[in-house]
Amino acid sequence: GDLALGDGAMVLRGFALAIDADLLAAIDQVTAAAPFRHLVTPGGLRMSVAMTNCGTVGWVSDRRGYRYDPVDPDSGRPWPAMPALFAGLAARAAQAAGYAGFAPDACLINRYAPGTRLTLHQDRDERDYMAPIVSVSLGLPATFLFGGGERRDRPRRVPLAHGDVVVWGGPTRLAFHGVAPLAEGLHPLTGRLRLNLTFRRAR
Ligand code: MD3
Ligand code: FE
Repeated sequence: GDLALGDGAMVLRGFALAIDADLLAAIDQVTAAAPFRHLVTPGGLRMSVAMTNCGTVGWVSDRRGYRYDPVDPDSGRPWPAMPALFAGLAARAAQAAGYAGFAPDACLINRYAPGTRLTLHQDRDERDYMAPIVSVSLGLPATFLFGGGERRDRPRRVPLAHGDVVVWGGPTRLAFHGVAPLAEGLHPLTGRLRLNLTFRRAR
Protein backbone atom coordinates (compact mmCIF):
# COMPACT_ATOMS: atom_id res chain seq x y z
CA GLY A 1 0.00 0.00 0.00
CA ASP A 2 0.92 3.66 0.23
CA LEU A 3 4.08 4.41 2.17
CA ALA A 4 4.93 7.49 4.21
CA LEU A 5 8.64 8.17 3.80
CA GLY A 6 8.37 10.62 6.68
CA ASP A 7 8.35 14.39 6.89
CA GLY A 8 6.11 15.16 3.93
CA ALA A 9 7.18 12.50 1.40
CA MET A 10 4.72 9.85 0.29
CA VAL A 11 4.67 6.95 -2.18
CA LEU A 12 1.26 6.48 -3.86
CA ARG A 13 1.44 2.92 -5.16
CA GLY A 14 -0.16 2.50 -8.59
CA PHE A 15 -1.65 6.00 -8.56
CA ALA A 16 -1.01 6.46 -12.32
CA LEU A 17 -1.84 2.90 -13.43
CA ALA A 18 -5.33 3.64 -14.75
CA ILE A 19 -3.93 6.15 -17.27
CA ASP A 20 -0.57 4.51 -18.05
CA ALA A 21 -1.11 4.05 -21.80
CA ASP A 22 -2.42 7.62 -22.16
CA LEU A 23 0.63 8.95 -20.31
CA LEU A 24 2.97 7.03 -22.63
CA ALA A 25 1.11 8.32 -25.70
CA ALA A 26 1.47 11.88 -24.38
CA ILE A 27 5.21 11.31 -23.81
CA ASP A 28 5.48 10.24 -27.47
CA GLN A 29 3.75 13.49 -28.50
CA VAL A 30 6.18 15.57 -26.43
CA THR A 31 9.28 13.73 -27.65
CA ALA A 32 8.21 14.06 -31.30
CA ALA A 33 8.64 17.85 -30.84
CA ALA A 34 11.47 17.78 -28.27
CA PRO A 35 13.49 14.55 -28.62
CA PHE A 36 15.37 12.93 -25.72
CA ARG A 37 18.99 14.03 -25.46
CA HIS A 38 21.97 13.43 -23.15
CA LEU A 39 22.83 16.68 -21.39
CA VAL A 40 26.34 17.59 -20.32
CA THR A 41 27.12 18.56 -16.71
CA PRO A 42 28.96 21.81 -15.91
CA GLY A 43 31.98 19.55 -15.29
CA GLY A 44 31.77 18.21 -18.86
CA LEU A 45 30.36 14.74 -18.17
CA ARG A 46 27.62 13.32 -20.41
CA MET A 47 24.62 12.28 -18.30
CA SER A 48 23.61 8.62 -18.78
CA VAL A 49 19.93 9.56 -18.27
CA ALA A 50 18.35 10.94 -21.48
CA MET A 51 16.10 13.95 -20.86
CA THR A 52 13.53 16.25 -22.37
CA ASN A 53 10.90 18.63 -20.97
CA CYS A 54 7.42 20.01 -21.40
CA GLY A 55 5.84 23.01 -19.73
CA THR A 56 6.56 26.75 -19.75
CA VAL A 57 10.15 26.11 -18.63
CA GLY A 58 12.46 23.10 -18.90
CA TRP A 59 15.49 21.99 -16.86
CA VAL A 60 18.73 22.11 -18.81
CA SER A 61 22.41 21.55 -18.04
CA ASP A 62 25.48 22.52 -20.04
CA ARG A 63 29.04 23.78 -19.44
CA ARG A 64 27.58 27.06 -18.12
CA GLY A 65 25.54 25.37 -15.36
CA TYR A 66 22.04 24.14 -14.49
CA ARG A 67 18.95 26.28 -15.08
CA TYR A 68 15.33 26.42 -16.16
CA ASP A 69 14.90 27.78 -19.67
CA PRO A 70 11.68 28.58 -21.60
CA VAL A 71 13.46 27.57 -24.82
CA ASP A 72 14.70 24.12 -25.89
CA PRO A 73 18.38 24.78 -26.71
CA ASP A 74 18.36 22.01 -29.36
CA SER A 75 15.50 23.50 -31.41
CA GLY A 76 15.48 27.16 -30.37
CA ARG A 77 11.72 26.82 -29.84
CA PRO A 78 9.64 26.86 -26.64
CA TRP A 79 9.28 23.47 -24.94
CA PRO A 80 6.04 21.61 -25.85
CA ALA A 81 3.08 22.58 -23.67
CA MET A 82 2.41 20.38 -20.65
CA PRO A 83 -0.40 17.96 -21.56
CA ALA A 84 -3.53 18.55 -19.44
CA LEU A 85 -3.36 14.85 -18.47
CA PHE A 86 0.09 15.47 -16.88
CA ALA A 87 -0.89 18.61 -14.95
CA GLY A 88 -4.10 16.98 -13.72
CA LEU A 89 -2.29 13.85 -12.49
CA ALA A 90 0.37 15.90 -10.68
CA ALA A 91 -2.26 18.06 -8.97
CA ARG A 92 -4.35 15.04 -7.88
CA ALA A 93 -1.28 13.25 -6.49
CA ALA A 94 -0.13 16.34 -4.58
CA GLN A 95 -3.64 16.77 -3.20
CA ALA A 96 -3.71 13.12 -2.06
CA ALA A 97 -0.42 13.69 -0.18
CA GLY A 98 -1.72 16.83 1.51
CA TYR A 99 -0.52 19.57 -0.85
CA ALA A 100 -3.57 21.37 -2.26
CA GLY A 101 -3.25 23.71 -5.25
CA PHE A 102 -0.03 22.31 -6.82
CA ALA A 103 0.30 23.86 -10.29
CA PRO A 104 3.57 22.65 -11.89
CA ASP A 105 5.14 24.77 -14.63
CA ALA A 106 7.89 22.29 -15.52
CA CYS A 107 7.88 18.57 -16.32
CA LEU A 108 11.26 16.90 -16.80
CA ILE A 109 11.02 13.55 -18.60
CA ASN A 110 13.88 11.17 -17.76
CA ARG A 111 14.61 8.02 -19.79
CA TYR A 112 16.64 5.14 -18.32
CA ALA A 113 17.96 2.03 -20.11
CA PRO A 114 19.50 -0.91 -18.22
CA GLY A 115 22.70 0.31 -16.54
CA THR A 116 21.62 3.95 -16.44
CA ARG A 117 21.84 5.61 -13.01
CA LEU A 118 21.30 8.99 -11.41
CA THR A 119 23.93 9.82 -8.79
CA LEU A 120 22.96 11.37 -5.45
CA HIS A 121 22.02 15.03 -5.78
CA GLN A 122 19.69 17.71 -4.44
CA ASP A 123 17.07 19.54 -6.52
CA ARG A 124 18.02 23.16 -5.79
CA ASP A 125 17.37 25.00 -9.05
CA GLU A 126 13.78 25.95 -8.24
CA ARG A 127 12.72 29.32 -6.85
CA ASP A 128 10.27 28.08 -4.23
CA TYR A 129 11.24 25.15 -1.99
CA MET A 130 7.78 25.20 -0.36
CA ALA A 131 6.13 23.63 -3.43
CA PRO A 132 6.36 19.82 -3.52
CA ILE A 133 7.88 17.73 -6.34
CA VAL A 134 5.77 14.96 -7.89
CA SER A 135 7.46 12.00 -9.60
CA VAL A 136 5.72 9.38 -11.80
CA SER A 137 7.45 6.07 -12.62
CA LEU A 138 6.61 4.17 -15.83
CA GLY A 139 8.07 1.02 -17.39
CA LEU A 140 10.92 -0.97 -15.84
CA PRO A 141 11.16 -0.91 -12.03
CA ALA A 142 13.92 1.03 -10.27
CA THR A 143 15.50 1.35 -6.85
CA PHE A 144 15.19 4.92 -5.66
CA LEU A 145 17.87 6.13 -3.23
CA PHE A 146 16.42 8.42 -0.60
CA GLY A 147 19.07 10.08 1.52
CA GLY A 148 19.13 12.80 4.12
CA GLY A 149 20.14 16.44 4.32
CA GLU A 150 23.85 15.62 3.92
CA ARG A 151 25.47 13.72 1.07
CA ARG A 152 27.15 11.35 3.55
CA ASP A 153 23.80 10.18 5.07
CA ARG A 154 23.28 6.54 4.04
CA PRO A 155 20.30 6.45 1.64
CA ARG A 156 17.24 4.24 2.09
CA ARG A 157 16.42 2.05 -0.91
CA VAL A 158 12.82 2.48 -2.09
CA PRO A 159 11.58 0.19 -4.89
CA LEU A 160 9.48 2.05 -7.47
CA ALA A 161 7.31 0.21 -9.99
CA HIS A 162 5.30 1.12 -13.08
CA GLY A 163 2.45 3.45 -12.09
CA ASP A 164 3.89 4.53 -8.72
CA VAL A 165 3.76 8.23 -7.90
CA VAL A 166 5.91 9.88 -5.22
CA VAL A 167 5.25 13.28 -3.69
CA TRP A 168 8.22 14.98 -2.00
CA GLY A 169 7.62 18.05 0.11
CA GLY A 170 8.19 19.68 3.44
CA PRO A 171 11.49 18.87 5.17
CA THR A 172 12.39 16.18 2.57
CA ARG A 173 12.27 18.66 -0.31
CA LEU A 174 16.04 19.21 -0.13
CA ALA A 175 17.03 15.63 0.68
CA PHE A 176 19.80 13.97 -1.36
CA HIS A 177 18.36 11.38 -3.75
CA GLY A 178 19.23 9.31 -6.79
CA VAL A 179 18.44 6.17 -8.76
CA ALA A 180 20.50 2.93 -8.58
CA PRO A 181 21.71 1.47 -11.91
CA LEU A 182 18.65 0.15 -13.75
CA ALA A 183 18.44 -3.65 -13.89
CA GLU A 184 17.95 -5.47 -17.19
CA GLY A 185 14.32 -6.27 -18.02
CA LEU A 186 11.43 -6.00 -20.45
CA HIS A 187 8.21 -4.14 -19.68
CA PRO A 188 5.09 -4.86 -21.77
CA LEU A 189 4.47 -1.15 -22.46
CA THR A 190 7.98 0.35 -22.61
CA GLY A 191 10.31 -2.54 -23.49
CA ARG A 192 13.84 -2.01 -22.08
CA LEU A 193 13.08 1.43 -20.67
CA ARG A 194 12.09 3.25 -17.51
CA LEU A 195 10.49 6.66 -17.95
CA ASN A 196 10.10 9.14 -15.10
CA LEU A 197 8.07 12.32 -15.10
CA THR A 198 9.21 14.93 -12.55
CA PHE A 199 6.77 17.78 -11.98
CA ARG A 200 8.07 20.96 -10.39
CA ARG A 201 7.09 24.53 -9.66
CA ALA A 202 10.30 26.09 -11.01
CA ARG A 203 9.43 29.80 -11.39
C1 MD3 B 1 13.52 13.45 -3.05
N1 MD3 B 1 14.58 12.18 -10.94
O1 MD3 B 1 15.30 14.42 -12.25
S1 MD3 B 1 12.32 12.49 -9.11
C2 MD3 B 1 15.59 14.36 -11.03
O2 MD3 B 1 13.59 8.80 -11.09
C3 MD3 B 1 15.27 13.12 -10.28
O3 MD3 B 1 14.35 10.20 -12.57
C4 MD3 B 1 14.15 10.94 -10.36
O4 MD3 B 1 15.63 13.01 -9.16
C5 MD3 B 1 14.02 9.90 -11.42
O5 MD3 B 1 16.11 15.31 -10.42
C6 MD3 B 1 12.81 10.98 -9.75
C7 MD3 B 1 12.33 12.09 -7.48
C8 MD3 B 1 12.69 13.17 -6.55
C9 MD3 B 1 12.75 14.46 -6.96
C10 MD3 B 1 13.06 15.43 -6.04
C11 MD3 B 1 13.29 15.11 -4.73
C12 MD3 B 1 12.95 12.84 -5.27
C13 MD3 B 1 13.24 13.79 -4.35
C14 MD3 B 1 13.60 16.09 -3.77
C15 MD3 B 1 13.84 15.73 -2.48
C16 MD3 B 1 13.80 14.41 -2.12
FE1 FE C 1 16.34 14.99 -8.42
